[in-house]
Amino acid sequence: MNKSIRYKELRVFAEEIRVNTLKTFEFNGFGHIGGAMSIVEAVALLYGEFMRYDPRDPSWPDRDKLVISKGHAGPTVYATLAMKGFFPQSMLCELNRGGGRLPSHCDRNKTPGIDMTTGSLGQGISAAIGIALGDRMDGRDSRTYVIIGDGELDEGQNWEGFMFAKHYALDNLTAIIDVNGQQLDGYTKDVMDTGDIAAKLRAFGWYTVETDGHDIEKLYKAFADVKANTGAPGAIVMHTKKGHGCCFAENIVNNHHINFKPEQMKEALEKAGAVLDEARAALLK
Ligand SMILES: Cc1ncc(C[n+]2csc(CCOP(=O)(O)OP(=O)(O)O)c2C)c(N)n1
Repeated sequence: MNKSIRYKELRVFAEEIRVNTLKTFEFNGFGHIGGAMSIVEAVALLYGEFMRYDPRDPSWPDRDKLVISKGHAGPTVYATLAMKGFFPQSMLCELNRGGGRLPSHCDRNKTPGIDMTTGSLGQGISAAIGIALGDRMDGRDSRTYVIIGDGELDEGQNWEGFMFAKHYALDNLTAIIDVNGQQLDGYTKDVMDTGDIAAKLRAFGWYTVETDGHDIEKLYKAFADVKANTGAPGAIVMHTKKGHGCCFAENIVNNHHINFKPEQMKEALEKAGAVLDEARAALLK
C-alpha cells in the first residue's frame, strides 16, 4: 500500500483513540489525562501496524506483548483494546470502578489484552526483559514493547534493566521512552534532570532512534527502523507533549491527574472531534 495513505489512516486511528480515551475519562470526571494523551500516537502505531495480536485470544503465546510501565496511562490502551475488539466499548465505563475490569493502573489479571500489571514505576523494564528473554528461550519470534515515562527513568531499576538487555542482546525488545518533559509534580528537568536520554541509551549499547512522538510518519519510521535492527535491544526516544490534544490539559504544569468539569470535557471532545474530522477529510483527499 501507498505509504502516505497508510500514514493518513494511522493518523485517523490515533485521533479516534484520543477521542475514545477522553470519553473513557468522561465517565469519572477525573483521571491521569496528561500522560495518557502523550502516548496516543505510539499506541496507535503499535495496535494499528506493528504489533501482532488476536483479540479473540488475548493470551495467544505467539502474540507481541506490551508492558505499559507508566501504568497510570492505561486508559489510552483500554480505549484501543475496545476499538480492536478485545472487549465491548460499553466496558469503558468501568474505569476506576470498584470491582470493575479497568483499574486506574494496568492489571493483567483484570483486563483482557493487558500483558503486565504495572503502576509501581520503574518495574516495567524488568518485566519486559523477562518476557522477551522467555520468548527467545521458547523459540518464539514475538516482540515485546515497553512504554516508559521520562520521569520514571528516575528509578534506578531501569538502568539495571538497560544493562541486562544489552548483555543478553535482546533484539526482540523495544523500549519506547515518552519524553513529555513533565512528571507528577513538575518538570522532569527540575525534579531529576535526565539529560540526553538517547545518548545515555546509546552508551548502554541500545540501538536508539530519537523522534517526534506525535508525528505519525516519523514515529512509523522509527518503529520500522528499530524493528529491523538485530543484535541489540532497541529504543525509541519520542518527544511528546503531556496532555497533547486535550485543551484543558495541555500547556499547564499540573496536568498529571486532573479533576475536570463536564463542560471542560465537552469542549475537549468537540475540539478533539474536529481534529478527527480533519484527519478523516485528509484521508479522502
Ligand atoms: C515507584 C513509584 N513512585 C512514585 C509513584 C507516583 N507517581 C505516579 S506517576 C508519577 C510521575 C511519572 O512521571 P512520568 O514517568 O514522566 O509519567 P508521565 O509524565 O508521562 O505521565 C509518579 C511519581 C509511582 N507510581 N511509583
